[in-house]
Amino acid sequence: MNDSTIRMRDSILEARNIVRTTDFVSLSKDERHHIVKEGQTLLDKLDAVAQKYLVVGLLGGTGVGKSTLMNALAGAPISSASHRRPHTDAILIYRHNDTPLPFVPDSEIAWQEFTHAGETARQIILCDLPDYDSLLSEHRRQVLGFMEHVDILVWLTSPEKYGDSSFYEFLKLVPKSEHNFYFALNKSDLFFDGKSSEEGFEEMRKVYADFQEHLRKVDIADPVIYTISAQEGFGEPTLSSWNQFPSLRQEIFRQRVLKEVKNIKAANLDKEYAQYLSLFETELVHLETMHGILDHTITMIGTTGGEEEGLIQENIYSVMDENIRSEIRSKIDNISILTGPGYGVAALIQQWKYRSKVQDWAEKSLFGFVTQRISKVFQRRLDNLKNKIMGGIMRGDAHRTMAGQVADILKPEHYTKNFEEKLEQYVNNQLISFHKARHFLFRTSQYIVYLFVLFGLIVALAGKTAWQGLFENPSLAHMLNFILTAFYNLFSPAGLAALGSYALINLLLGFWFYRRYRNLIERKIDEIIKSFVENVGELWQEVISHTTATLKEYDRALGMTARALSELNKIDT
Ligand SMILES: Nc1nc2c(ncn2[C@@H]2O[C@H](COP(=O)(O)OP(=O)(O)OP(=O)(O)O)[C@@H](O)[C@H]2O)c(=O)[nH]1
Ligand SMILES: [Mg+2]
Repeated sequence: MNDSTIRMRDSILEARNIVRTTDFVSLSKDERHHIVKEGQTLLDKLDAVAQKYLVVGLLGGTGVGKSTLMNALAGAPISSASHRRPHTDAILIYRHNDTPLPFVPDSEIAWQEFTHAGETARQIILCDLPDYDSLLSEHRRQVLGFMEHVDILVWLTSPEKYGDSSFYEFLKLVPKSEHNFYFALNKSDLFFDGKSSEEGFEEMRKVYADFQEHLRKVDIADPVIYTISAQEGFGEPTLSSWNQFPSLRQEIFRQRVLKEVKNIKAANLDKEYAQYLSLFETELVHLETMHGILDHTITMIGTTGGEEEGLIQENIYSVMDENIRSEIRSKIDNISILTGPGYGVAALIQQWKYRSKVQDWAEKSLFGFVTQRISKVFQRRLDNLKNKIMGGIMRGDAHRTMAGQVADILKPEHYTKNFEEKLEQYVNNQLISFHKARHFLFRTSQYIVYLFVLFGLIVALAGKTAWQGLFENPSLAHMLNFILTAFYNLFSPAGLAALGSYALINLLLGFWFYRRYRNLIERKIDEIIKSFVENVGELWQEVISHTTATLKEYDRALGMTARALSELNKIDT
Protein backbone atom coordinates (compact mmCIF):
# COMPACT_ATOMS: atom_id res chain seq x y z
CA MET A 1 0.00 0.00 0.00
CA ASN A 2 1.45 3.39 -0.88
CA ASP A 3 1.67 6.48 1.26
CA SER A 4 -1.50 8.17 0.11
CA THR A 5 -3.50 4.97 0.51
CA ILE A 6 -2.10 4.54 3.99
CA ARG A 7 -2.84 8.15 4.86
CA MET A 8 -6.35 7.94 3.44
CA ARG A 9 -6.93 4.70 5.29
CA ASP A 10 -5.62 6.16 8.56
CA SER A 11 -7.69 9.24 8.06
CA ILE A 12 -10.87 7.20 7.59
CA LEU A 13 -10.08 5.13 10.67
CA GLU A 14 -9.41 8.33 12.60
CA ALA A 15 -12.65 9.87 11.36
CA ARG A 16 -14.57 6.84 12.55
CA ASN A 17 -12.78 7.02 15.85
CA ILE A 18 -13.66 10.70 16.28
CA VAL A 19 -17.27 9.98 15.42
CA ARG A 20 -17.41 7.22 17.99
CA THR A 21 -15.83 9.18 20.81
CA THR A 22 -16.98 12.75 20.27
CA ASP A 23 -20.33 14.39 20.82
CA PHE A 24 -21.15 16.11 17.59
CA VAL A 25 -23.77 18.80 17.70
CA SER A 26 -24.64 18.70 14.02
CA LEU A 27 -24.81 14.94 13.55
CA SER A 28 -27.60 12.74 14.82
CA LYS A 29 -26.99 9.25 16.11
CA ASP A 30 -28.18 7.82 12.81
CA GLU A 31 -25.93 10.12 10.84
CA ARG A 32 -22.98 9.08 12.94
CA HIS A 33 -23.83 5.47 12.39
CA HIS A 34 -23.98 6.22 8.67
CA ILE A 35 -20.52 7.80 8.79
CA VAL A 36 -19.05 4.72 10.45
CA LYS A 37 -20.66 2.52 7.81
CA GLU A 38 -19.60 4.77 4.93
CA GLY A 39 -16.08 4.71 6.28
CA GLN A 40 -16.05 0.93 6.15
CA THR A 41 -17.30 0.93 2.56
CA LEU A 42 -14.60 3.38 1.60
CA LEU A 43 -11.97 1.30 3.36
CA ASP A 44 -13.07 -1.78 1.45
CA LYS A 45 -12.87 0.07 -1.84
CA LEU A 46 -9.47 1.39 -0.89
CA ASP A 47 -8.29 -2.10 -0.11
CA ALA A 48 -9.49 -3.25 -3.50
CA VAL A 49 -7.53 -0.48 -5.21
CA ALA A 50 -4.49 -1.14 -3.08
CA GLN A 51 -4.44 -4.67 -4.50
CA LYS A 52 -3.20 -3.27 -7.80
CA TYR A 53 0.43 -3.90 -8.53
CA LEU A 54 3.02 -2.43 -10.76
CA VAL A 55 4.06 -4.74 -13.56
CA VAL A 56 7.66 -4.21 -14.65
CA GLY A 57 8.90 -5.70 -17.93
CA LEU A 58 12.62 -6.34 -18.34
CA LEU A 59 14.02 -6.49 -21.83
CA GLY A 60 17.58 -7.23 -22.80
CA GLY A 61 19.94 -9.55 -24.57
CA THR A 62 21.15 -12.82 -23.07
CA GLY A 63 23.50 -12.40 -20.14
CA VAL A 64 23.12 -8.59 -19.72
CA GLY A 65 22.10 -9.17 -16.08
CA LYS A 66 18.27 -9.26 -16.05
CA SER A 67 18.17 -11.95 -13.37
CA THR A 68 20.75 -10.13 -11.27
CA LEU A 69 18.80 -6.87 -11.56
CA MET A 70 15.57 -8.61 -10.48
CA ASN A 71 17.34 -10.05 -7.44
CA ALA A 72 18.70 -6.64 -6.59
CA LEU A 73 15.23 -5.05 -6.89
CA ALA A 74 13.67 -7.75 -4.70
CA GLY A 75 16.52 -7.69 -2.24
CA ALA A 76 16.51 -11.49 -2.42
CA PRO A 77 17.69 -14.18 -4.83
CA ILE A 78 14.35 -14.57 -6.55
CA SER A 79 15.77 -15.50 -9.91
CA SER A 80 18.52 -18.00 -10.41
CA ALA A 81 20.37 -19.49 -13.34
CA SER A 82 18.33 -22.66 -12.79
CA HIS A 83 15.26 -20.74 -13.99
CA ARG A 84 15.82 -21.96 -17.48
CA ARG A 85 13.33 -20.93 -20.08
CA PRO A 86 11.23 -23.83 -21.27
CA HIS A 87 11.41 -22.10 -24.65
CA THR A 88 13.83 -19.35 -25.48
CA ASP A 89 10.88 -17.06 -26.15
CA ALA A 90 8.92 -17.81 -22.95
CA ILE A 91 8.12 -15.06 -20.44
CA LEU A 92 9.22 -15.60 -16.84
CA ILE A 93 6.96 -13.91 -14.28
CA TYR A 94 8.19 -13.31 -10.72
CA ARG A 95 5.65 -12.43 -8.07
CA HIS A 96 5.49 -12.40 -4.29
CA ASN A 97 3.78 -15.38 -2.59
CA ASP A 98 0.94 -13.12 -1.37
CA THR A 99 0.51 -11.27 -4.63
CA PRO A 100 -1.97 -12.79 -7.02
CA LEU A 101 -1.28 -12.36 -10.73
CA PRO A 102 -3.51 -9.42 -11.64
CA PHE A 103 -3.94 -10.56 -15.24
CA VAL A 104 -4.15 -13.78 -17.23
CA PRO A 105 -1.63 -13.90 -20.09
CA ASP A 106 -2.91 -14.67 -23.51
CA SER A 107 -3.24 -18.42 -24.15
CA GLU A 108 -0.92 -18.21 -27.16
CA ILE A 109 1.92 -17.00 -24.97
CA ALA A 110 4.46 -19.31 -23.39
CA TRP A 111 4.97 -18.18 -19.78
CA GLN A 112 6.01 -19.50 -16.46
CA GLU A 113 5.65 -17.97 -13.02
CA PHE A 114 7.90 -18.13 -9.97
CA THR A 115 6.82 -16.99 -6.53
CA HIS A 116 9.18 -15.60 -3.94
CA ALA A 117 9.25 -14.06 -0.47
CA GLY A 118 11.29 -10.95 -1.35
CA GLU A 119 9.53 -8.30 0.78
CA THR A 120 10.73 -5.24 -1.12
CA ALA A 121 9.18 -6.53 -4.31
CA ARG A 122 5.89 -7.49 -2.66
CA GLN A 123 3.86 -5.24 -4.93
CA ILE A 124 6.02 -5.36 -7.97
CA ILE A 125 5.57 -8.07 -10.54
CA LEU A 126 8.74 -8.58 -12.53
CA CYS A 127 8.48 -10.01 -16.02
CA ASP A 128 11.64 -11.32 -17.59
CA LEU A 129 10.85 -10.93 -21.28
CA PRO A 130 12.58 -13.09 -23.88
CA ASP A 131 15.67 -11.98 -25.67
CA TYR A 132 14.71 -9.64 -28.50
CA ASP A 133 16.60 -11.82 -30.96
CA SER A 134 13.86 -14.37 -30.55
CA LEU A 135 11.28 -11.58 -30.46
CA LEU A 136 12.10 -10.53 -33.91
CA SER A 137 10.85 -13.94 -34.98
CA GLU A 138 7.27 -15.22 -35.26
CA HIS A 139 6.49 -14.72 -31.50
CA ARG A 140 6.83 -11.00 -31.74
CA ARG A 141 3.08 -10.39 -31.91
CA GLN A 142 2.38 -12.39 -28.74
CA VAL A 143 5.11 -10.67 -26.76
CA LEU A 144 3.96 -7.24 -27.89
CA GLY A 145 0.46 -8.32 -26.88
CA PHE A 146 1.73 -9.27 -23.45
CA MET A 147 3.20 -5.81 -23.01
CA GLU A 148 -0.31 -4.46 -22.56
CA HIS A 149 -0.14 -5.83 -19.04
CA VAL A 150 3.18 -4.14 -18.41
CA ASP A 151 3.23 -0.71 -16.65
CA ILE A 152 6.87 0.12 -17.20
CA LEU A 153 9.58 -1.31 -19.38
CA VAL A 154 13.22 -1.44 -18.34
CA TRP A 155 15.51 -1.87 -21.32
CA LEU A 156 18.67 -3.43 -20.05
CA THR A 157 21.96 -3.65 -21.86
CA SER A 158 25.67 -3.74 -21.06
CA PRO A 159 28.87 -2.10 -22.32
CA GLU A 160 29.50 -5.13 -24.52
CA LYS A 161 26.00 -5.33 -25.96
CA TYR A 162 24.58 -1.80 -26.20
CA GLY A 163 25.64 -1.57 -29.82
CA ASP A 164 23.61 -4.62 -30.97
CA SER A 165 21.35 -3.56 -33.80
CA SER A 166 18.58 -6.01 -32.80
CA PHE A 167 18.07 -4.01 -29.55
CA TYR A 168 17.18 -0.89 -31.54
CA GLU A 169 15.21 -2.75 -34.16
CA PHE A 170 12.93 -4.16 -31.49
CA LEU A 171 12.71 -0.79 -29.79
CA LYS A 172 11.31 0.62 -33.02
CA LEU A 173 8.51 -1.94 -32.94
CA VAL A 174 7.30 -1.24 -29.40
CA PRO A 175 4.65 1.48 -29.21
CA LYS A 176 6.36 4.21 -27.22
CA SER A 177 3.37 6.27 -26.19
CA GLU A 178 1.92 3.44 -24.09
CA HIS A 179 4.90 2.74 -21.89
CA ASN A 180 7.25 4.29 -19.48
CA PHE A 181 10.67 3.41 -20.86
CA TYR A 182 13.77 3.28 -18.72
CA PHE A 183 17.19 2.38 -20.07
CA ALA A 184 19.90 0.88 -17.94
CA LEU A 185 23.50 0.28 -18.85
CA ASN A 186 24.33 -2.64 -16.59
CA LYS A 187 27.80 -3.93 -15.69
CA SER A 188 29.12 -0.37 -15.63
CA ASP A 189 31.73 -1.66 -13.20
CA LEU A 190 33.50 -3.05 -16.26
CA PHE A 191 34.46 0.54 -17.26
CA PHE A 192 36.63 0.70 -14.17
CA ASP A 193 38.03 -2.81 -14.46
CA GLY A 194 41.82 -2.52 -14.36
CA LYS A 195 41.67 1.22 -15.14
CA SER A 196 42.08 4.41 -13.14
CA SER A 197 38.83 6.05 -12.13
CA GLU A 198 39.44 8.97 -14.55
CA GLU A 199 39.85 6.54 -17.43
CA GLY A 200 36.79 4.64 -16.21
CA PHE A 201 34.63 7.75 -16.08
CA GLU A 202 35.89 8.87 -19.46
CA GLU A 203 35.04 5.49 -20.98
CA MET A 204 31.63 5.54 -19.28
CA ARG A 205 30.89 9.04 -20.56
CA LYS A 206 31.74 8.00 -24.10
CA VAL A 207 29.58 4.88 -24.04
CA TYR A 208 26.75 6.83 -22.41
CA ALA A 209 26.83 9.46 -25.17
CA ASP A 210 27.03 6.80 -27.84
CA PHE A 211 24.09 4.89 -26.32
CA GLN A 212 22.10 8.11 -26.17
CA GLU A 213 22.87 8.77 -29.80
CA HIS A 214 21.71 5.30 -30.80
CA LEU A 215 18.45 5.84 -28.91
CA ARG A 216 17.87 9.22 -30.56
CA LYS A 217 18.15 7.56 -33.90
CA VAL A 218 15.14 5.40 -33.05
CA ASP A 219 13.13 8.44 -32.01
CA ILE A 220 13.75 8.26 -28.28
CA ALA A 221 14.51 11.94 -28.04
CA ASP A 222 15.15 12.28 -24.35
CA PRO A 223 16.04 8.85 -23.01
CA VAL A 224 16.41 8.24 -19.27
CA ILE A 225 19.58 6.17 -18.94
CA TYR A 226 20.84 4.73 -15.67
CA THR A 227 24.43 3.56 -15.42
CA ILE A 228 24.25 0.70 -12.99
CA SER A 229 25.89 -2.42 -11.69
CA ALA A 230 23.16 -4.85 -10.71
CA GLN A 231 25.74 -7.18 -9.26
CA GLU A 232 26.97 -4.51 -6.88
CA GLY A 233 23.38 -3.50 -6.18
CA PHE A 234 22.49 -6.99 -5.12
CA GLY A 235 25.55 -8.11 -3.23
CA GLU A 236 27.50 -5.11 -1.95
CA PRO A 237 26.60 -3.12 1.14
CA THR A 238 27.98 0.12 -0.32
CA LEU A 239 27.78 1.15 -3.91
CA SER A 240 30.24 2.98 -6.15
CA SER A 241 29.51 6.65 -6.68
CA TRP A 242 28.61 6.14 -10.33
CA ASN A 243 26.18 3.31 -9.59
CA GLN A 244 22.68 4.63 -10.24
CA PHE A 245 20.97 1.44 -9.21
CA PRO A 246 19.31 3.14 -6.16
CA SER A 247 17.86 5.85 -8.42
CA LEU A 248 16.47 3.24 -10.81
CA ARG A 249 14.90 1.33 -7.91
CA GLN A 250 13.49 4.51 -6.43
CA GLU A 251 11.98 5.47 -9.77
CA ILE A 252 10.30 2.07 -10.11
CA PHE A 253 8.76 2.38 -6.62
CA ARG A 254 7.70 5.92 -7.36
CA GLN A 255 5.90 4.66 -10.45
CA ARG A 256 4.08 2.16 -8.27
CA VAL A 257 2.87 4.96 -5.99
CA LEU A 258 1.79 7.02 -8.98
CA LYS A 259 -0.10 4.08 -10.39
CA GLU A 260 -1.98 3.64 -7.15
CA VAL A 261 -2.85 7.31 -6.97
CA LYS A 262 -4.05 7.00 -10.53
CA ASN A 263 -6.17 4.03 -9.53
CA ILE A 264 -7.67 5.88 -6.59
CA LYS A 265 -8.57 8.71 -8.91
CA ALA A 266 -9.81 6.39 -11.62
CA ALA A 267 -12.06 4.67 -9.10
CA ASN A 268 -13.26 8.12 -8.05
CA LEU A 269 -12.19 7.30 -4.53
CA ASP A 270 -10.65 10.72 -4.08
CA LYS A 271 -14.03 12.29 -4.73
CA GLU A 272 -15.79 9.82 -2.46
CA TYR A 273 -13.23 10.53 0.22
CA ALA A 274 -13.73 14.27 -0.14
CA GLN A 275 -17.47 13.74 0.05
CA TYR A 276 -17.02 11.59 3.12
CA LEU A 277 -15.05 14.34 4.81
CA SER A 278 -17.64 16.92 3.84
CA LEU A 279 -19.94 15.20 6.33
CA PHE A 280 -17.85 16.88 9.01
CA GLU A 281 -17.86 20.29 7.42
CA THR A 282 -20.96 21.57 9.21
CA GLU A 283 -19.57 20.40 12.50
CA LEU A 284 -16.30 22.11 11.78
CA VAL A 285 -18.10 25.34 10.96
CA HIS A 286 -20.00 25.13 14.26
CA LEU A 287 -16.79 24.44 16.13
CA GLU A 288 -15.03 27.36 14.53
CA THR A 289 -17.95 29.71 15.10
CA MET A 290 -18.10 28.67 18.73
CA HIS A 291 -14.38 29.18 19.14
CA GLY A 292 -14.72 32.74 17.86
CA ILE A 293 -17.64 33.38 20.20
CA LEU A 294 -15.85 31.97 23.23
CA ASP A 295 -12.80 34.07 22.47
CA HIS A 296 -14.96 37.14 22.38
CA THR A 297 -16.86 36.09 25.50
CA ILE A 298 -13.69 35.59 27.51
CA THR A 299 -12.49 39.09 26.62
CA MET A 300 -15.94 40.45 27.49
CA ILE A 301 -15.85 38.78 30.92
CA GLY A 302 -12.55 40.51 31.58
CA THR A 303 -14.08 43.97 31.12
CA THR A 304 -17.58 43.30 32.42
CA GLY A 305 -16.17 41.49 35.45
CA GLY A 306 -14.44 44.68 36.58
CA GLU A 307 -17.55 46.81 36.07
CA GLU A 308 -19.69 44.34 37.95
CA GLU A 309 -17.24 44.31 40.84
CA GLY A 310 -17.53 48.10 41.04
CA LEU A 311 -21.31 47.81 41.15
CA ILE A 312 -21.19 45.23 43.90
CA GLN A 313 -18.89 47.39 46.00
CA GLU A 314 -21.06 50.46 45.55
CA ASN A 315 -24.02 48.40 46.61
CA ILE A 316 -22.31 47.19 49.75
CA TYR A 317 -21.32 50.68 50.76
CA SER A 318 -24.87 51.87 50.32
CA VAL A 319 -26.13 49.04 52.52
CA MET A 320 -23.62 49.83 55.25
CA ASP A 321 -25.67 52.62 56.87
CA GLU A 322 -25.52 53.99 60.41
CA ASN A 323 -27.56 51.07 61.74
CA ILE A 324 -24.98 48.60 60.57
CA ARG A 325 -22.23 50.71 62.00
CA SER A 326 -24.08 50.73 65.33
CA GLU A 327 -24.32 47.00 65.26
CA ILE A 328 -20.67 46.54 64.53
CA ARG A 329 -19.93 49.14 67.19
CA SER A 330 -21.96 47.24 69.76
CA LYS A 331 -20.12 44.07 68.86
CA ILE A 332 -16.62 45.44 69.09
CA ASP A 333 -17.30 47.76 72.05
CA ASN A 334 -14.78 46.81 74.68
CA ILE A 335 -14.44 49.59 77.25
CA SER A 336 -12.10 47.45 79.33
CA ILE A 337 -9.27 48.89 77.30
CA LEU A 338 -10.02 52.20 79.02
CA THR A 339 -8.70 52.70 82.56
CA GLY A 340 -9.53 54.97 85.49
CA PRO A 341 -11.69 57.98 84.79
CA GLY A 342 -11.93 57.07 81.07
CA TYR A 343 -13.44 53.76 81.98
CA GLY A 344 -15.84 55.45 84.44
CA VAL A 345 -17.00 57.92 81.80
CA ALA A 346 -17.48 55.11 79.25
CA ALA A 347 -19.39 52.94 81.75
CA LEU A 348 -21.72 55.79 82.66
CA ILE A 349 -22.40 56.74 79.03
CA GLN A 350 -23.01 53.15 78.05
CA GLN A 351 -25.32 52.61 81.00
CA TRP A 352 -27.37 55.49 79.79
CA LYS A 353 -27.28 54.42 76.12
CA TYR A 354 -28.02 50.78 76.69
CA ARG A 355 -31.05 51.50 78.73
CA SER A 356 -32.79 52.83 75.63
CA LYS A 357 -31.46 50.47 72.92
CA VAL A 358 -30.28 47.21 74.28
CA GLN A 359 -33.50 45.35 73.74
CA ASP A 360 -33.70 46.13 70.02
CA TRP A 361 -30.24 44.75 69.37
CA ALA A 362 -30.69 41.63 71.31
CA GLU A 363 -33.64 40.63 69.18
CA LYS A 364 -32.31 40.66 65.67
CA SER A 365 -28.96 40.86 64.00
CA LEU A 366 -28.92 43.56 61.40
CA PHE A 367 -25.70 42.22 60.06
CA GLY A 368 -27.19 38.86 59.17
CA PHE A 369 -29.74 40.85 57.29
CA VAL A 370 -27.01 42.68 55.44
CA THR A 371 -25.15 39.53 54.42
CA GLN A 372 -28.44 38.26 53.04
CA ARG A 373 -28.88 41.43 51.07
CA ILE A 374 -25.34 41.38 49.79
CA SER A 375 -25.70 37.76 48.82
CA LYS A 376 -28.73 38.76 46.77
CA VAL A 377 -26.80 41.56 45.12
CA PHE A 378 -24.01 39.13 44.36
CA GLN A 379 -26.47 36.64 42.92
CA ARG A 380 -28.03 39.37 40.77
CA ARG A 381 -24.62 40.38 39.41
CA LEU A 382 -23.86 36.74 38.69
CA ASP A 383 -27.14 36.31 36.85
CA ASN A 384 -26.35 39.44 34.94
CA LEU A 385 -22.94 38.08 33.98
CA LYS A 386 -24.40 34.76 32.92
CA ASN A 387 -27.07 36.56 30.88
CA LYS A 388 -24.40 38.61 29.15
CA ILE A 389 -22.41 35.49 28.36
CA MET A 390 -25.41 33.58 27.09
CA GLY A 391 -26.67 36.64 25.19
CA GLY A 392 -23.33 36.95 23.41
CA ILE A 393 -23.35 33.26 22.59
CA MET A 394 -26.86 33.38 21.16
CA ARG A 395 -26.15 36.53 19.16
CA GLY A 396 -22.97 34.90 17.80
CA ASP A 397 -25.20 32.25 16.26
CA ALA A 398 -23.79 29.35 18.25
CA HIS A 399 -25.34 25.96 17.76
CA ARG A 400 -28.21 25.32 20.17
CA THR A 401 -26.54 22.30 21.73
CA MET A 402 -23.26 24.11 22.28
CA ALA A 403 -25.09 27.04 23.87
CA GLY A 404 -26.81 24.53 26.15
CA GLN A 405 -23.48 23.00 27.06
CA VAL A 406 -22.12 26.40 28.06
CA ALA A 407 -25.25 27.14 30.11
CA ASP A 408 -24.73 23.82 31.86
CA ILE A 409 -21.13 24.37 32.79
CA LEU A 410 -21.77 27.93 34.02
CA LYS A 411 -23.58 27.35 37.24
CA PRO A 412 -23.63 30.62 39.19
CA GLU A 413 -25.61 29.06 42.02
CA HIS A 414 -22.46 27.09 42.87
CA TYR A 415 -20.78 30.25 44.04
CA THR A 416 -23.58 31.60 46.19
CA LYS A 417 -24.23 28.34 48.02
CA ASN A 418 -22.27 29.11 51.18
CA PHE A 419 -21.86 32.72 50.37
CA GLU A 420 -23.75 34.13 53.36
CA GLU A 421 -22.04 31.80 55.80
CA LYS A 422 -18.68 32.74 54.35
CA LEU A 423 -19.39 36.45 54.76
CA GLU A 424 -20.65 36.05 58.34
CA GLN A 425 -17.70 33.90 59.22
CA TYR A 426 -15.42 36.52 57.78
CA VAL A 427 -16.97 39.37 59.82
CA ASN A 428 -16.94 37.29 62.99
CA ASN A 429 -13.24 36.64 62.56
CA GLN A 430 -12.67 40.36 62.24
CA LEU A 431 -14.61 41.06 65.42
CA ILE A 432 -12.80 38.38 67.36
CA SER A 433 -9.46 39.70 66.23
CA PHE A 434 -10.37 43.16 67.57
CA HIS A 435 -11.30 41.67 70.91
CA LYS A 436 -8.10 39.71 71.08
CA ALA A 437 -5.94 42.75 70.34
CA ARG A 438 -4.24 44.10 73.48
CA HIS A 439 -4.23 47.78 72.50
CA PHE A 440 -1.05 48.14 74.47
CA LEU A 441 -0.17 51.69 73.39
CA PHE A 442 -3.60 53.03 74.16
CA ARG A 443 -3.60 51.44 77.59
CA THR A 444 -0.09 52.60 78.49
CA SER A 445 -0.72 56.17 77.37
CA GLN A 446 -3.67 56.34 79.80
CA TYR A 447 -1.61 55.04 82.75
CA ILE A 448 1.17 57.53 82.10
CA VAL A 449 -1.16 60.52 81.85
CA TYR A 450 -3.14 59.60 84.99
CA LEU A 451 0.01 58.91 87.01
CA PHE A 452 1.49 62.20 85.90
CA VAL A 453 -1.59 64.08 87.07
CA LEU A 454 -1.56 62.19 90.40
CA PHE A 455 2.07 63.07 90.82
CA GLY A 456 1.22 66.74 90.17
CA LEU A 457 -1.46 66.61 92.86
CA ILE A 458 0.92 65.19 95.44
CA VAL A 459 3.60 67.78 94.63
CA ALA A 460 1.05 70.57 94.87
CA LEU A 461 -0.21 69.30 98.22
CA ALA A 462 3.27 68.87 99.73
CA GLY A 463 4.18 72.41 98.79
CA LYS A 464 7.38 73.99 97.54
CA THR A 465 9.39 73.67 100.81
CA ALA A 466 8.77 69.90 101.13
CA TRP A 467 9.63 68.94 97.54
CA GLN A 468 12.69 71.31 97.54
CA GLY A 469 13.92 69.67 100.79
CA LEU A 470 13.50 66.23 99.25
CA PHE A 471 15.15 67.36 96.06
CA GLU A 472 18.23 68.85 97.89
CA ASN A 473 18.60 66.00 100.35
CA PRO A 474 16.88 62.86 99.15
CA SER A 475 16.80 60.92 102.47
CA LEU A 476 14.13 58.75 104.01
CA ALA A 477 13.37 61.51 106.58
CA HIS A 478 12.75 64.04 103.81
CA MET A 479 10.70 61.55 101.93
CA LEU A 480 8.49 60.94 104.94
CA ASN A 481 8.27 64.65 105.52
CA PHE A 482 7.20 65.14 101.91
CA ILE A 483 4.43 62.52 102.10
CA LEU A 484 3.14 63.57 105.49
CA THR A 485 3.06 67.25 104.51
CA ALA A 486 1.07 66.34 101.42
CA PHE A 487 -1.29 64.27 103.49
CA TYR A 488 -1.59 67.01 106.10
CA ASN A 489 -2.31 69.68 103.51
CA LEU A 490 -5.01 67.55 101.94
CA PHE A 491 -7.46 68.62 104.56
CA SER A 492 -6.63 72.27 104.41
CA PRO A 493 -8.83 74.57 102.26
CA ALA A 494 -5.98 74.83 99.69
CA GLY A 495 -5.70 71.05 99.68
CA LEU A 496 -9.41 70.61 99.04
CA ALA A 497 -9.19 73.11 96.19
CA ALA A 498 -6.27 71.08 94.74
CA LEU A 499 -8.27 67.92 95.13
CA GLY A 500 -11.20 69.55 93.34
CA SER A 501 -8.94 70.61 90.47
CA TYR A 502 -7.50 67.09 90.37
CA ALA A 503 -10.95 65.55 90.10
CA LEU A 504 -11.92 68.00 87.38
CA ILE A 505 -8.73 67.35 85.41
CA ASN A 506 -9.32 63.60 85.72
CA LEU A 507 -12.88 63.96 84.54
CA LEU A 508 -11.76 65.98 81.53
CA LEU A 509 -9.04 63.46 80.79
CA GLY A 510 -11.63 60.66 81.16
CA PHE A 511 -13.76 62.34 78.51
CA TRP A 512 -10.75 62.93 76.33
CA PHE A 513 -9.69 59.28 76.45
CA TYR A 514 -13.25 58.19 75.95
CA ARG A 515 -13.33 60.28 72.78
CA ARG A 516 -10.09 58.74 71.61
CA TYR A 517 -11.58 55.35 72.33
CA ARG A 518 -14.68 56.17 70.26
CA ASN A 519 -12.47 57.31 67.37
CA LEU A 520 -10.54 54.10 67.64
CA ILE A 521 -13.79 52.14 67.43
CA GLU A 522 -15.00 54.18 64.42
CA ARG A 523 -11.73 53.64 62.62
CA LYS A 524 -12.03 49.94 63.30
CA ILE A 525 -15.58 49.95 61.95
CA ASP A 526 -14.33 51.62 58.76
CA GLU A 527 -11.62 49.04 58.55
CA ILE A 528 -14.03 46.15 59.02
CA ILE A 529 -16.38 47.49 56.36
CA LYS A 530 -13.53 48.12 53.97
CA SER A 531 -12.06 44.67 54.38
CA PHE A 532 -15.53 43.22 54.10
CA VAL A 533 -15.99 44.95 50.75
CA GLU A 534 -12.58 43.74 49.69
CA ASN A 535 -13.48 40.24 50.74
CA VAL A 536 -16.63 40.31 48.61
CA GLY A 537 -14.48 41.70 45.78
CA GLU A 538 -12.12 38.75 46.12
CA LEU A 539 -15.01 36.31 46.04
CA TRP A 540 -16.20 38.02 42.88
CA GLN A 541 -12.74 37.79 41.36
CA GLU A 542 -12.75 34.09 42.14
CA VAL A 543 -16.02 33.74 40.28
CA ILE A 544 -14.62 35.61 37.30
CA SER A 545 -11.44 33.60 37.08
CA HIS A 546 -13.27 30.34 37.61
CA THR A 547 -15.81 31.21 34.90
CA THR A 548 -13.04 32.19 32.51
CA ALA A 549 -11.12 29.01 33.23
CA THR A 550 -14.24 26.90 32.69
CA LEU A 551 -14.93 28.52 29.35
CA LYS A 552 -11.30 28.21 28.30
CA GLU A 553 -11.33 24.53 29.15
CA TYR A 554 -14.51 24.06 27.12
CA ASP A 555 -12.96 25.98 24.23
CA ARG A 556 -9.84 23.84 24.44
CA ALA A 557 -11.89 20.65 24.18
CA LEU A 558 -13.75 22.01 21.13
CA GLY A 559 -10.42 23.11 19.64
CA MET A 560 -9.06 19.60 19.92
CA THR A 561 -11.99 18.17 18.00
CA ALA A 562 -11.73 20.94 15.42
CA ARG A 563 -8.03 20.27 14.94
CA ALA A 564 -8.59 16.54 14.62
CA LEU A 565 -11.28 17.17 12.01
CA SER A 566 -9.23 19.62 10.00
CA GLU A 567 -6.26 17.25 10.12
CA LEU A 568 -8.45 14.77 8.21
CA ASN A 569 -8.85 17.30 5.44
CA LYS A 570 -5.17 17.71 4.89
CA ILE A 571 -4.71 14.49 2.94
CA ASP A 572 -4.08 15.12 -0.68
CA THR A 573 -4.43 12.23 -3.10
N1 LIG B 1 30.57 -7.38 -13.85
C1 LIG B 1 29.26 -7.55 -13.74
N2 LIG B 1 28.71 -8.73 -14.01
C2 LIG B 1 27.37 -8.86 -13.91
C3 LIG B 1 26.57 -7.80 -13.51
N3 LIG B 1 25.28 -8.20 -13.49
C4 LIG B 1 25.27 -9.48 -13.85
N4 LIG B 1 26.54 -9.89 -14.12
C5 LIG B 1 26.97 -11.21 -14.52
O1 LIG B 1 26.50 -11.45 -15.82
C6 LIG B 1 26.15 -12.78 -15.93
C7 LIG B 1 24.73 -12.91 -16.44
O2 LIG B 1 23.87 -12.41 -15.49
P1 LIG B 1 22.34 -12.77 -15.42
O3 LIG B 1 21.73 -11.93 -14.39
O4 LIG B 1 22.14 -14.23 -15.34
O5 LIG B 1 21.92 -12.27 -16.84
P2 LIG B 1 20.56 -12.57 -17.59
O6 LIG B 1 20.31 -11.38 -18.43
O7 LIG B 1 19.54 -12.95 -16.64
O8 LIG B 1 20.96 -13.78 -18.49
P3 LIG B 1 19.96 -14.78 -19.20
O9 LIG B 1 18.88 -15.08 -18.26
O10 LIG B 1 20.83 -15.92 -19.48
O11 LIG B 1 19.52 -14.07 -20.42
C8 LIG B 1 26.34 -13.43 -14.60
O12 LIG B 1 27.55 -14.11 -14.56
C9 LIG B 1 26.37 -12.27 -13.67
O13 LIG B 1 27.15 -12.53 -12.56
C10 LIG B 1 27.20 -6.55 -13.22
O14 LIG B 1 26.59 -5.57 -12.84
N5 LIG B 1 28.53 -6.47 -13.36
MG1 LIG C 1 18.28 -14.61 -16.47
